[in-house]
Amino acid sequence: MIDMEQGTIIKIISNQYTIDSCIGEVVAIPRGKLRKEDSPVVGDVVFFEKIDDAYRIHSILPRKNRLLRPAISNVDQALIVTSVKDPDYSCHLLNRLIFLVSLAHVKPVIVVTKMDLVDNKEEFEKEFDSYVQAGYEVFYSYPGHNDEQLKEHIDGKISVLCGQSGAGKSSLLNRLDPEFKLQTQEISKALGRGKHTTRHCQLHKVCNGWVADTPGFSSLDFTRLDTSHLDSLILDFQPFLNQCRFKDCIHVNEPDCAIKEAVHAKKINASIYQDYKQIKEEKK
Ligand SMILES: Nc1nc2c(ncn2[C@@H]2O[C@H](COP(=O)(O)OP(=O)(O)O)[C@@H](O)[C@H]2O)c(=O)[nH]1
Ligand SMILES: [Mg+2]
Ligand SMILES: [Zn+2]
Repeated sequence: MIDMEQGTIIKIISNQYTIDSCIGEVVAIPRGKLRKEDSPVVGDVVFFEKIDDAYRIHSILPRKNRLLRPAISNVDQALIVTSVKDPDYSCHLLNRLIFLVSLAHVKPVIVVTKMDLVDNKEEFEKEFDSYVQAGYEVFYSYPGHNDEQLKEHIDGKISVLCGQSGAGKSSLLNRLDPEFKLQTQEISKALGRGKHTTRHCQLHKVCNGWVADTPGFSSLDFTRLDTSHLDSLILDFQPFLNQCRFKDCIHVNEPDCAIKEAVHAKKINASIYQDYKQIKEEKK
């Protein structure tokens, strides 16, 4: 395509789309056809062109995935921010967030905060090691902790944050990149307090990657989700899939179930199975 530039949409306010590209940040509007058929969302990689001094978004490249709330595409990972204290750690909340993120075809990454506030660190490390053993990535972060590995993990990716209010999401971003605080302060000033929760969605440059400022996965409601393939998305289950007696085993009440046997043999994190089973029972 002649004279087309490529970039990533990093901010949408009303009908103004800010694109990060190799010619810098430009503000564009989508051409009419796009507006009607498939509005661009934050995270979209787009082709755009300059027509009479104005930038127009011509087309959207195929999306890797697409979240609805917040509306973001091409999300590489969800940072599940989990505090061990204030608020207290809940494995069930963590497990449900892992399931929700996985069902959206986004990679879950566990970020444990506030380890500086507890005395029983070894107990928590043992708990989170069981997630590492299953194949989940776990990072620790708190004031004074060396966060270089987590920073590298954010570099070049699009991340969304999730986790309970008070878990330390904002603090984490401020700690990882002091630039983030400046950006959010400017936005609050420009928009007035509280307004940027509604019609505004934005990716922030943090550690050379992009992070959404609107926390995702706030609803833990599975009732309207298709969970039929949840078993294949749970990393703990993966070594034992397709070994049950019944091909369509859902691993709840069936006999000769390889997943249930692995739970009994303590080869699967018991709480992960418990939450999986509960979701399956809620569905009935
Ligand atoms: N000691 C300690 N306090 C933390 C840590 N992370 C966050 N906090 C505090 O926890 C409170 C809530 O943090 P905040 O980032 O606002 O949580 P958010 O609601 O998830 O954005 C604030 O008072 C933070 O200073 C941590 O790792 N250690
Ligand atoms: Mg916050
Ligand atoms: Zn089974």
